Amino acid sequence: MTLQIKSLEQYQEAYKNSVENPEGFWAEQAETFTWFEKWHTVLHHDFVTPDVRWFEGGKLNITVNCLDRHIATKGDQTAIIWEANEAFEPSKRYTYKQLLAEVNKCANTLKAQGVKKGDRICFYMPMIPEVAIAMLACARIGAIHSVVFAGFSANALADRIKDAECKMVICSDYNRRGPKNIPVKDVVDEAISMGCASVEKVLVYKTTGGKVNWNSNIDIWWHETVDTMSDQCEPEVMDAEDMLFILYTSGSTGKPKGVVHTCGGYMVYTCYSFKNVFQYQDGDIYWCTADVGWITGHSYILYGPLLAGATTMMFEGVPGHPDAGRFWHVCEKHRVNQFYTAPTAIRALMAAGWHEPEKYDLSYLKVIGSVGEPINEEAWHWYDEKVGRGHAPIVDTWWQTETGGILITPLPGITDTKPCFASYPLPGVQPVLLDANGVELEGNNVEGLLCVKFPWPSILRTTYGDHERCRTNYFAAFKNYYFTGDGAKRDEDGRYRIIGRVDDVINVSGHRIGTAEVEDAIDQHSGVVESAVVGYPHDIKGQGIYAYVKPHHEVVDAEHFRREILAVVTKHIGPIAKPDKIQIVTQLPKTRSGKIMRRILRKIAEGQTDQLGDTSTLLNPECVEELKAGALE
Ligand code: 7RM
Repeated sequence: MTLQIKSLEQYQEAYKNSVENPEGFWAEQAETFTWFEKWHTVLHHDFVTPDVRWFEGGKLNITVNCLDRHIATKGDQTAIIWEANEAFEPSKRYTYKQLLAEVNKCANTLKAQGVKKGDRICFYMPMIPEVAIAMLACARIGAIHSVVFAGFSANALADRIKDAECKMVICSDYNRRGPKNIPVKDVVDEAISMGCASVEKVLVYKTTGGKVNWNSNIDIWWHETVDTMSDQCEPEVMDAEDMLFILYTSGSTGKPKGVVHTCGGYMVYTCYSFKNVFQYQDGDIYWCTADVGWITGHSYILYGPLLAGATTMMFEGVPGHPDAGRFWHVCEKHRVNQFYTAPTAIRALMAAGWHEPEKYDLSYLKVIGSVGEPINEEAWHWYDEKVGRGHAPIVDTWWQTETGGILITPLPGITDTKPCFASYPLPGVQPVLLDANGVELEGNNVEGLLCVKFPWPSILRTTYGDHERCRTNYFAAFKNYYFTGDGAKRDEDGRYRIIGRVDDVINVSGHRIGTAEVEDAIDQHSGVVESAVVGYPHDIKGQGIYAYVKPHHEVVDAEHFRREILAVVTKHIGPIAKPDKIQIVTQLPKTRSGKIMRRILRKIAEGQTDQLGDTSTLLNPECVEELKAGALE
């Protein structure tokens, strides 16, 4: 089994070893898994092309390591506990044996529908066990899953289906989220009608059983097929560098890109990081509240925990339903030992009831985690005191869709914690801070651009269908470094504090949203000439979206116009990208080369109108007064 660090000395030794002899270090980890054939080369890498390959020549199937491998010792242990949207509904449990059987049945369905190794399958699913079953079923037969968060619009879904040329879509009829019941099959139908020619079949899981439109040429009910299949399915033999999944994420330019992860390295790293960051022990109950539509759900609800033979909980609902005590009620009910959530949820719950957690027995908690965005000091202390209560340290875990797993984090009970600091790199991770010229900042008490100078096993391999985009986005800014897009500080003891994105990406409630994407959506409104979108500090969401919109003609009914802008963004991306503030302007500040001067717009959105700096170089400096006067509180 994967090695687990138990003391500060062991961490320091593992870290040193991983830097001096990375290949030996990761080979030792990889040895603990089941391979059909061993690798011939531990690592090949070049950060210029980029071309990174781990465990080449190795043959494996990740589901054998998630499931089959545990059957002998843990067949009857719970693999997944599912907690429904409604608190009064009974939870569901799957043992490792049952989960393997369900995965095989679903895998056989996919095969019967003509799905083959390498085919892409799009998911648009609620948080139900079937999403895990179907993702693993893809991995079982070598199909590539591309999960799309079910809050995205039909347009956004269609873009992703087309980009990956998905052969099948797996969805549910409805999606219960708190008090809402969203007809997701309708969204899938609408997306497919937008020219998704690659889609041959839609596999539909019945949740609430409401009305759906049915096209018997392509639609298949899950219960009419999966339930009739054999529960035996031979795992496909995969090369370590075969694709495991695609996950779309926003960048600073253009449409979201499909981040590609491969089988071998992702398996080794997610298991290793899971066991160490959460110090998982046999018998523990682990709960990550993320949605599988995000990387956190992939790596730390599904793959990491199952690879480690853990009991992982899936929650269908939302934090505030039926009330702000739901998370703590679920922790108490299932005696959760490790709890992992996002700062935005922490802030929302803190605002909804400062003393709420006190009503619940949280004594089983041993570790509490945070992920997705910087956690502010107040939220950190509240989480520490009201939830951690001196027996569960906070792990503030920094990582990205592209990194596949957690890279910088405290180790609970092993390294100390400091408010707002993600602290130290895990073994195998070599972060550096660069100045704007790409020079490494030596020593401590420095601030710069966060890069990584050596590959770890779960680094992204490419962006789907466009390797050049992967190169320019992550490897071209600074030669021989992976550039994260984040700024960070290193304190006097070498701990890292992540400050936030330095590019045009806004982090709204832990969701990455590219300003360019929102601008493209707003510009689709026929009354809009152009727009500029920036982030600003928001009490609950971390960052809010501030849009400056220039209309063709003077706007008579501003409220009506704003509602139309919100509608067009909801249509093209989804409600999560709706601007919080829309300022209607007659001009945007432009440089002499015609670029929008975002620095000024950011300062105005942040309410720092006295810190605009030099505006005299603008092509249209006279617009500044209008922008300031119209700034929204
Ligand atoms: C896991 C995930 C990645 C971006 C990243 C950061 C921000 C994530 C933290 C954080 C401060 C953290 N993947 N971020 N974790 N910032 N502290 N602990 O979130 O691809 O969706 O987002 O999120 O800016 O670059 S992601």
